[in-house]
Amino acid sequence: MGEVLTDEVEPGGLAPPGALTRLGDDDLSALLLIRHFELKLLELFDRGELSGTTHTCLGQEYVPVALSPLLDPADYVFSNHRGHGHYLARHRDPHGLLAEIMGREGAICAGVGGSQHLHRDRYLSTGVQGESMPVAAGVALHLKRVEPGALACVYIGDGTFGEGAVYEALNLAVLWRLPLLVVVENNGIAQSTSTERQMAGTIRGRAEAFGAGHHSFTSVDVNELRTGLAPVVDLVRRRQRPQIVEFHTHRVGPHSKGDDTRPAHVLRGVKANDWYDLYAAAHPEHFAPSDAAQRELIALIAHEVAARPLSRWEPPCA
Ligand SMILES: Cc1ncc(C[n+]2csc(CCOP(=O)(O)OP(=O)(O)O)c2C)c(N)n1
Ligand SMILES: [Mg+2]
Repeated sequence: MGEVLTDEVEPGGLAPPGALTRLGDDDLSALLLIRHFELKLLELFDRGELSGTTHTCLGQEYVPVALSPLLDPADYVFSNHRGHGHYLARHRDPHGLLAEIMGREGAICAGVGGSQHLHRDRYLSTGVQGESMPVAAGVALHLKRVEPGALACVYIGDGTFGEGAVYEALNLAVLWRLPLLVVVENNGIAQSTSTERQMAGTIRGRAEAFGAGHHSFTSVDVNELRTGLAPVVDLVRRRQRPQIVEFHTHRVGPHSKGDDTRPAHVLRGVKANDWYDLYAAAHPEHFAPSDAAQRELIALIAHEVAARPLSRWEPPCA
C-alpha cells in the first residue's frame, strides 16, 4: 500500500451553530449569488419557464466558495449534475449559465449542455455519475507531465462514490502520484437513498485502502474551511499526492425539482444546519444588504436572459 499522507494537515473543525465568522464581502456575495440563482431556477421551473431538469446545490454553496480561491486558472475542475455552484464559484457568470439552462443567446455551450453538461476553459461537468473521476485522473496525469504545479479537482457525491470507475481512477491516481483533488460532497443521500443504506464502511476507510489522503470537514464556515483546505490543496499541487476532502454537508432542497422524499424531522435538522440562516443570525447587518442585492441581481438577470433570442448551435462539421 502507498504512503498515506493524511496526518500532515489539520482536519477542519465543527463550527457550532451561530458561531460563523464574519465573511469577506466577496465570499458572502458569491454564496448569496449561488443561493438566489438556485432559488430562481426552482421558481422558473414552477412557472413552466424551464424544461429539462436541474439539481440545485441549495445548502452546499459554501463548498465551492471555500475552495475556489485556492484553485488556479491552470487547474481543471470536473463537476457533476449538481454543479451550478461549482461553476458560479469559478466563473462568476450567472448570465451565461442561466442562458445555457434557458437555451438563450449568450449560453456557455450554445444551449446544448443545459444544466449538467458544461464546458468552459478548464471547467467541465457531466451528469453521468462517476464519469469524471477517470477523466480527471487522466487529465491529472497530463498535468503532472506537461504542466507541473497544476491539479485536477473533481467534485463527486456520496452516492457516486459507489461507482466502480471511482476506484479504478483512485488506484492509478495513488500509484502514479497524480495531482488529483477529490471533493466528496457527502450530503447523506443519493436521490432518495440515504448513505447509510447504500454504503458499506466509510469514505475515509476507502481512501485509506488506496493510500490516498482523507480529510473530513463538518464546518459550514467558509473562512475556517479555506484555512483547513489550503494545506491539502498544497499537498496535491506541490507533492502530487491525491487527496480526498469529504464535506459532511446538507442538501437543503429536493434532489431535483419537487422530489424530496425525506421526512419532516430530517428536513428540520437539515435546515438547522443551513449556512444561510446561521449567517443571517450571526451577522444580520452584513447579511441583509448583500442578500437583498443578490436577490435583485438574479431577478434582473432572469428577466433579461428570458427576453433574449433562442441560442443557436452550429454543428462543427456542418
Ligand atoms: C451513471 C448514472 N447512474 C444514475 C444516474 C441518476 N442519478 C442522478 S443523480 C443520482 C444520485 C447521486 O447521488 P450523489 O452522488 O450522492 O449526489 P447528490 O445528488 O446527493 O448530490 C443518480 C442516481 C446518473 N445520472 N448517472
Ligand atoms: Mg449525495
